[in-house]
Amino acid sequence: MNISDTVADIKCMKIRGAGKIARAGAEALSDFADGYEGTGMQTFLGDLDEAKKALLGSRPTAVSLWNGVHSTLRGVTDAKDVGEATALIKLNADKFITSSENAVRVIGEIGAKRVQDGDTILTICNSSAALSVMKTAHRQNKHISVYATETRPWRQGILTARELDAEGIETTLVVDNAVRSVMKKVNKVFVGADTVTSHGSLINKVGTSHVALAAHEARVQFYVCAETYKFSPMSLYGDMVTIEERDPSEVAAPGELPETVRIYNPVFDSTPAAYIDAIITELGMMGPGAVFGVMTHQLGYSALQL
Ligand code: RUB
Repeated sequence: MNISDTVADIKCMKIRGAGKIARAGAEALSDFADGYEGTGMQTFLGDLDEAKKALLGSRPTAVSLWNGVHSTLRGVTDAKDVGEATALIKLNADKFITSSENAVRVIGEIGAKRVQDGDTILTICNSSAALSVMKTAHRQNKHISVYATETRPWRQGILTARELDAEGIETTLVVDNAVRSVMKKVNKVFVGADTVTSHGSLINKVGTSHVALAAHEARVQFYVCAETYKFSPMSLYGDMVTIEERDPSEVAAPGELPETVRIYNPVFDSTPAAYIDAIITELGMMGPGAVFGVMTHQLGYSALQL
């Protein structure tokens, strides 16, 4: 798909979820390079930079998009001509897409080991990585039932409930305000991630931090399912994660409220490391305190790259 259509689809949430937007960004850059008609390397790099900026501007919170785009463009400025740069971009994009899909599968395998027959699980929003755990456990013939939170205002919980039901998993949709009430019946929480910071906090769909608090209070295990391309190199430098605010019309229809009433619509929130039992990644399960080490030792990120 071309850059502007991809950007538009990400902005309007036709393409959504941190993993999917990252793969869409990689694919759009690959298609852009593939269809490029010019031959001048400088012009190509300039156009590529515009494309990159447009993609990165489409949604600000999930670092997966940043990582997907940067993985795809790795080494491009060293290419000798447009042909070589294009081949590299296509190869990088394919590698990123394949490894990110594989990561979701591996997270499912690892996470499913923490699921026991008879477990009742709660999840929020619609996360491919968290769903991979539930689907894998179900395919291993573990009988599980899942509470999916509605996830206002976009109601991604409807997608989750449909997806779980299609797998044959016993599913109950609850409104977001029912989380604390149902937590008594839940053994485990699995959620996805838009970003994980170097100090182990989680940025995910708004309401995730309430779920974590309720789980903590009820002594229910709270697991984050996060591919390592959700780890934020910028957080090593001390950068704060930008929490996306979306249009007020997503919360209340135009005209529904007096004009004097303001609407604040943040769509992600931050869950401190203290409420996270483990982060399940494709590299294995780890405590939130291990994220810094994985970022610096295994992923090769360094604050010195500033
Ligand atoms: C989606 C959301 C998901 C994460 C992880 O928010 O918060 O939990 O993106 O998803 P939105 P995945 O609907 O606003 O994009 O595991 O699929 O990457």
